[in-house]
Amino acid sequence: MEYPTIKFSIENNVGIIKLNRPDVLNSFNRDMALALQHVLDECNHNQLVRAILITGEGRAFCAGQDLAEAISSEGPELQRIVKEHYNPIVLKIRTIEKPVVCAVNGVAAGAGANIALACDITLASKSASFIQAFSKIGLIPDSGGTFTLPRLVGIQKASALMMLGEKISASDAEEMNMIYKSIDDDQLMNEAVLLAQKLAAMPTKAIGLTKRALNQSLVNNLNSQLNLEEELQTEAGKSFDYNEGVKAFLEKRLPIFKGE
Ligand code: T3D
Repeated sequence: MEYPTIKFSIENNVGIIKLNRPDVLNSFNRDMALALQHVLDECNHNQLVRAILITGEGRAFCAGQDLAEAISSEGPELQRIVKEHYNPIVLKIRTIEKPVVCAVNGVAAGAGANIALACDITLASKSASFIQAFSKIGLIPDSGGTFTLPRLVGIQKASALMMLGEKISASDAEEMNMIYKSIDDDQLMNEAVLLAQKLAAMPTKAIGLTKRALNQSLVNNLNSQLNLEEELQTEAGKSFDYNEGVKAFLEKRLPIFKGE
């Protein structure tokens, strides 16, 4: 299916998703929010896809909500924007049991910043920046930001970033553990694609179960988490890829994982 606001392709088992409204810095209107949900669903269900890469077209990653649509009397009201656009996007990114890489290729503001932070591994170009822009327009951070950011950087830094709404460089974001890595601009896409392809060739089932365990670790106590590890390890141990990984090790050859 073709979407005017999203570019989507599958290459080497990677679902590559490009936000595509560059004239407005890839800010989200309803069309783009729903299209992103559709392609995430496709990535979830299509067995050819074993890793996902999200990035932006043009000079920005995403400037958050399209503010023209937000105040238009014909646009969706604010509650629907959060409930029908951003909440499902973040839940899909967090619950698809495949790795989601984000390549932040420029400014990531508002919902754009928090969607980037919801991904499993977030890379950013050195010239990219992150802005919790909400306070500047009288809103609270959404798209899971109040859940994710304090867990990444601690409550003090999250409070300052969210209350002040200041622009943070990619290097500072890396320094404070907000993202995995900042990368020279001309290398970002190359490295992001290589990383996603590497993940796509790994044991997808085990990586998906790892993601489930990491999600649960945010709410579980140690006892519950140990029980969950026991359950998920048992499941991983029944996979084709576990058998293949161990056989390949013993036979001193590279494993060929199927993602099953
Ligand atoms: O209803 C709700 O709002 C609920 C949902 C909330 C979720 C949210 O995401 S709230 C936060 C919304 N986002 C923002 O507040 C950020 C707004 N944008 C900016 O502050 C700046 O554009 C940036 C700091 C991101 C980048 O600045 P700069 O100087 O590099 O670019 P620019 O000149 O401001 O923007 C370029 C164009 O994109 C410009 O259009 P023009 O003048 O060329 O025709 C600008 O209007 C447009 N643009 C940028 N961001 C948005 C936008 N248009 C609509 N909505 C935007 N968010």
